[in-house]
Order: sequence, then structure tokens, then C-alpha cells
Amino acid sequence: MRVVVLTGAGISAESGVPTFRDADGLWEGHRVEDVATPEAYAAQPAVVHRFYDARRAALAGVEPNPAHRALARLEEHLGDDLLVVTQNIDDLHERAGSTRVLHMHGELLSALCRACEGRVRWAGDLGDFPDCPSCGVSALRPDVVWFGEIPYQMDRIQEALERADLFVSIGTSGAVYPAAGFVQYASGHGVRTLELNLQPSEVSRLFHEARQGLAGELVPVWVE
Ligand code: BJW
Repeated sequence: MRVVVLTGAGISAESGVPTFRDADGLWEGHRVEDVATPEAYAAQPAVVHRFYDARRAALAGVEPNPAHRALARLEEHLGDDLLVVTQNIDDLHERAGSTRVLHMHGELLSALCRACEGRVRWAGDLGDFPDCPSCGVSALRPDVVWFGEIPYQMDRIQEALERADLFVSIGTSGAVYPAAGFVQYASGHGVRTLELNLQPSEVSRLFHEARQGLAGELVPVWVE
């Protein structure tokens, strides 16, 4: 049985990582659509760095929750037949033990050099505009995918969706494409689809089945 799992901010909410579009989703009064764009970065790089530096620092104080751990257990059973595609830039899937994880919107613990296009593991602040360790130019940006940029590994994701038997979406609002379109893409290839989310998402009606509740409760029940 080949399974593709898509995760969003809701799976990390019970770990204490704020979601984007729930009540506590604003950052210093900004909507994510106002800070997560190349235009915002060009206009106010220090503000955007502060947003990501704060979230990177907060990672140290959070732990994976039962939903992340259940997906890691599922990988022990399914091996290469499970692929977790996450929109999250935290590392909670990896810390729970998952190894087959694609970060389609990038990773907090990586920086991308706009000068040499190299990537570097980055645990500190970018707010002080450090030099790239490879080329020496001060051009490091968060290695994340902003609105208008192309999400990472789309070819691999599409291929996995085409070959899957089951697609499961966990903790995502269905407000952001292309991830919100995966359910239609999977269904179009004859794949069964299941949504696990706190409330109906914007695309719930497109799933064969949708269950509502906390990811920390629904995911372990689904996995066992
Ligand atoms: C719980 C829970 C609990 C809470 N248990 N559940 C019109 C139509 C189609 C597309 C577009 C369009 N207009 C513009 C576009 C394109 C645009 C887009 O989608 N815009 C929308 C606003 C409409 N998309 C893009 O620009 C993307 N690029 C693109 O399309 O390129 C073209 C292309 C694609 C493919 C191939 C070739 C070309 C890029 C999108 C980049 C998004 N980036 C961000 C920031 C990343 C870095 C960062 O983290 O800062 O990604 S924005 C933000 O939203 C972040 C998230 O990953 C993403 C999704 O959010 P998510 O995870 O769904 O979180 P929430 O908060 O929205 O929802 C949480 C859910 O959990 C809620 O439903 C809760 O109920 C639930 N929940 N607690 C279970 N305990």
C-alpha cells in the first residue's frame, strides 16, 4: 500500500507552533501574505528576517507531538511506500523519526544564498546579514518558498501522487496552492483520499472522507 501524506501547520499546532490562518495566526499584526513574499523581502529584509529568526529560535522550545510520532511509526511499517510531503518549515517530522520527508515550502534550518545559489545549514539569526560561507557575499535569505515562488520537488511529489493508493491530508487549510490541489490531482489518478483536520478545510468536499478533530488524536487512531 503506497501512501502519500501531506501535512500543514495544524499538525504542529499541538506542539506549540502557531498556525497561519487561525485566531493566533498574525505575526506582529502582519498576515503571512504580507511577509512571505519576495516583494516584502525586497522592501523590508530586516522585518522578514526577524519573522524567520524568531520562528527559528522558537524551534528549540518545541517537541514533536503524537501526530508526528504516529507518522514516524507508520514509516517503520511502510518503509519506502510512505512519503510525507510537508508544507511546514519546522523539523518536527524528522525529530519524531521520519526520514522520508519532502519540505515543499523549504526549511527554517537552511539558508539560501541569492548570490551563489548555495544552501547552508543555518541555526542562528539572519537578521545581522551574515556573509555566505561559500562565496563570501552578504546575500543569505531564508530557504523558504514565498508566494509567487515555485514550491520545491514538485516533480517528485506529482510522481508519488500518481503512484499512490492513498492520499492523506493533515492539518492544512486548503487555502494555498499547489498543495491545496493535490486532492484533485490524486483523485484524478484513482487514488483514495482522506482529510484529517480540526475543521472542514476549503477543499474538504473533494476528499472521499473527511474526519474532524485534533491531529494529535486523529492521526494515531488512523495509523493504528
Ligand atoms: C488543526 C489543528 C490541530 C489547527 N489538529 N488540525 C489562485 C488560485 C490558485 C493559486 C493561486 C491563486 N492566486 C495565487 C495563487 C498562487 C499562490 C496561492 O496559493 N495563493 C493563495 C493565497 C490563493 N501560491 C503560490 O504562490 C505558490 N507558488 C506557486 O503557485 O507557484 C506556481 C507553480 C506551482 C507549481 C508548479 C509550478 C508553478 C507558493 C506558495 C508558498 C506558500 N508559502 C507559505 C510560507 C512558507 C514559509 C513559512 O512558513 O513562512 O507557506 S504561506 C503559508 O501557507 C505557509 C504554509 O505552508 C501555507 C499553508 O498553510 P497551512 O499549513 O494550510 O496553515 P493554515 O494556518 O492555513 O491552516 C492550518 C489548518 O490546521 C487549519 O485548517 C486549522 O483548522 C487546522 N488545525 N490546529 C488538526 N491541532
